[in-house]
Amino acid sequence: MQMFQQYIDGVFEDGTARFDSLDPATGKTWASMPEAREGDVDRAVKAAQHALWAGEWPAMTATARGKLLYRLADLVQANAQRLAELETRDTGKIIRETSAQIAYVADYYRYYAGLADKIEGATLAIDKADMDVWTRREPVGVVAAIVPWNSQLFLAAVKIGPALAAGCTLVVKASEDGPAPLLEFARLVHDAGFPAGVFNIVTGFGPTCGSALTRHPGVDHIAFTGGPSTAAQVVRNSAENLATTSLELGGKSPFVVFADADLESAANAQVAGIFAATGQSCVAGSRLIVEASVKDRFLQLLKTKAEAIRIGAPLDMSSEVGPLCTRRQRDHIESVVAASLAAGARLVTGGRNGQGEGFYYLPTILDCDDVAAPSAETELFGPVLSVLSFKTEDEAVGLANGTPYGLASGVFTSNLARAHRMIRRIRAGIVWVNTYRAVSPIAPFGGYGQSGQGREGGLAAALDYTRTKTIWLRTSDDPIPDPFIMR
Ligand code: TXE
Repeated sequence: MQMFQQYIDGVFEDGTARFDSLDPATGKTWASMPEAREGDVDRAVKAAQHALWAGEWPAMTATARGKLLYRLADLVQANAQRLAELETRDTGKIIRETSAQIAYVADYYRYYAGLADKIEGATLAIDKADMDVWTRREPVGVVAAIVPWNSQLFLAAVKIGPALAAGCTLVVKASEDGPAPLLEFARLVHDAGFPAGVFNIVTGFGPTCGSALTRHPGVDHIAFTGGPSTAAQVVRNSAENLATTSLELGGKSPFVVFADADLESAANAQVAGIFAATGQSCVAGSRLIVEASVKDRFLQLLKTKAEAIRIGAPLDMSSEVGPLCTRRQRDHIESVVAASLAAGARLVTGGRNGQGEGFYYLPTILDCDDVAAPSAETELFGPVLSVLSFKTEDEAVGLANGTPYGLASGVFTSNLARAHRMIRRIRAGIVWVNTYRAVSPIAPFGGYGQSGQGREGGLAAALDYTRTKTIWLRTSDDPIPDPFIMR
């Protein structure tokens, strides 16, 4: 059995306790993880606080921080295959996807490495003749970065990269489900040469580890990705330390197909949008909203493609869909699909567990037209597509905006003017037109409404890890006049 360790103040160590990690493809234990409790979290936050104010890190130039990040990026790239295998083993995400995604994670670190010395303050044209006034962008402080099980290296990179570029220090909490790749990533941070305490990583359970971290008085900012109810808990906890928060909470993203679209291309994008990562993606296009006149044709295309998907062992390069990460998640999907069928949804394909002991669930399509199916309303985080149809553009917009979420959306049409109208009218942080599931370190990422607040990716994300200090310098040699008048 493989043993993993946590990393606090530059030292690899066991946690207060340990817990087993299951291989989602077999349901059997394959590794032992360190479980951090309140005491470990406290030491990690204190190490991050110390590193923020004392020693090498605060004295380092932004360019030097950038060089460390470049080194980290190179190490991620050089170790991408090994990290990918660990992620695949621990979460069940297919190796085809993890190896491509982790190689790209290196580019996120490169992007933020380059930004480190481009975070600038401003000189203000102040309305007082004897004052020079300028601002400095200083690190926001100690960052608690909390990630869920899906794409942990990726979801952590969009927090770690900008935070380190801005000069912050971090305590990362890996998900208790599938933490192996992120715990292993700590070795690369160590090898890159970041000073002790700048980056700390623990894993453990929400009530004992996550809660201790988000309430800790030494935490200044919480960057969270996960479910909306946990996010609400995190925000409540932040009332104790008054940390700022950024929240990325997934969605129920609409995938709108007009009759004039290239249906073959749209069907491929829809298959990728809902069945890639076995549907465990915050941007999953889980609500197909298709023009009624092409609905049957489009559903037939999707059914054929869904049934041709190669479901298999995640470490097998030919597998296209693997298991869900946990038995809990598979059971949740099973129950929501059952409730949706009971509510009147029509099963187009799938709708049952895969073979064997692993946590497999077949790619599933549910026609939910004219029924109040829970699968069409709540995020499932699994390979289940709910289908709705429309007759007019207004109806399409109404359906697209018909949930409290607003992370991503897709619009498929060959009508340019219509595409622009839809871009304006859809309430979501991302609109993909005639494409889906494209990401880049250069492009901001984040949601409206229940999908969260704050943006990851892009320059603005690095600025979110800073706060402004305003400096007033009096240039006059004359004595200060009347002390009782505010100048
Ligand atoms: O996520 P949680 P879960 C959605 C998806 C999924 C549902 C629940 O619909 O089915 O949420 O998933 C840590 N204080 N998404 O239960 O609980 C936890 O240990 C601080 C959408 O796995 O939100 C883990 O590290 N932290 C999605 C992280 O929060 C706490 C990703 C996320 O776990 C905590 C995941 C607490 N009190 C789920 N309790 C997306 N958008 O990508 C738990 N945690």
